[in-house]
Amino acid sequence: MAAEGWFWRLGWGRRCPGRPGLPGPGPGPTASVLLVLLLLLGLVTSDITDGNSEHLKREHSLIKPYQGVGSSSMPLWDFQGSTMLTSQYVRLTPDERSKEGSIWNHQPCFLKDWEMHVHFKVHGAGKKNLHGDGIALWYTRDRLIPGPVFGSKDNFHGLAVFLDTYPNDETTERVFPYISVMVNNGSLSYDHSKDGRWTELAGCTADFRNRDHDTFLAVRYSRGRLTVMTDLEDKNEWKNCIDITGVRLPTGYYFGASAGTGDLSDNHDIISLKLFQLMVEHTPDEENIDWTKIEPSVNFLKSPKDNVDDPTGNFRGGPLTGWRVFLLLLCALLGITVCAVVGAVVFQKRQERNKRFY
Ligand SMILES: *[C@@H]1O[C@H](CO)[C@@H](O)[C@H](O)[C@H]1NC(C)=O
Ligand SMILES: [Ca+2]
Repeated sequence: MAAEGWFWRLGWGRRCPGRPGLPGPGPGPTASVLLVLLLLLGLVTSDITDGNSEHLKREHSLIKPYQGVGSSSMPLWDFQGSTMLTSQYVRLTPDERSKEGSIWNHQPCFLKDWEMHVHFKVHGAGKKNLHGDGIALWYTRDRLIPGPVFGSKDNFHGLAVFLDTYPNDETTERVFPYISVMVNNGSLSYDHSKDGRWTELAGCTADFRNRDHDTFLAVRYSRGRLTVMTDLEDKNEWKNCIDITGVRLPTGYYFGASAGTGDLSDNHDIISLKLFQLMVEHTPDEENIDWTKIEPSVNFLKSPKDNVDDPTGNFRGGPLTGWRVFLLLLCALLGITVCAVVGAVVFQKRQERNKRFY
């Protein structure tokens, strides 16, 4: 916990303790400018960290050495289907056709605000677009029920994060692998042939398959805000994938992970799942309601059906992030400067013309 805890206090930006402090020479003029810029950026991006401290919850985490390796007793996690346990990873499916497997936390989670870090690996012999289908991460009412949604049941209650490696919808312009989220109250069905397009809330393209280095994903849920970040480039840095608000999830659901293969296959491995409690204050009104009775739902201004295809996968961007605000300000400044210059030139030209006439 100690090591985990302290680097997490550094916040979203970094996954591991990098070199602390600012590199480079003393505060020369460039350094000062940089510092001011960094401070400005810091102010803009400060909402990402929220200043919370995080705490690892062992009872909802899966960490090496896995307990009860090689036996069927894995007290904190139950597994099902093709799932196989080794000392180094939990393999949900091997690189073989028509497999499905899952692992499910034994205890329901009663934390209101949490963050799950997933260390995973998707790899196989299949060449580009000849591999599938992917992993799903779950926070759901039911557990251990096999089904068609990446090895788990459809019409689920709760949250799903799909790490989809295969474009079943041949007409899509999206680049795969593709990560998306879905919230369901049991009424919605995941359309596998459309890669869940009609029920998806948000998503991004993420190149996580057959990487030589470790790949990570983080899911944060706090105060109705759902954030998904990836660390796939071996840089120990989280990259924003999904950031949406208005998501309502109850407490008392189960964490799980599942994977499935069909005609195409891959090894789908989970190396660790770490659940952190986020220390967030809630209003007395919020505290007084029974959180286990909340119906999973999302308040959207737009219906997910309005999703427009965007090859970058960045449609429905979340709230403005630091860089975007910064770029917007820069553009505005440039715009104003250009207007001023053009205005001045036009004004001068007019003056000259007036001089000529009189
Ligand atoms: C479940 O969700 C659907 C649409 O997403 C909605 O029409 C329905 O009212 C919801 N049911 C409950 C019980 O909240
Ligand atoms: Ca798919």
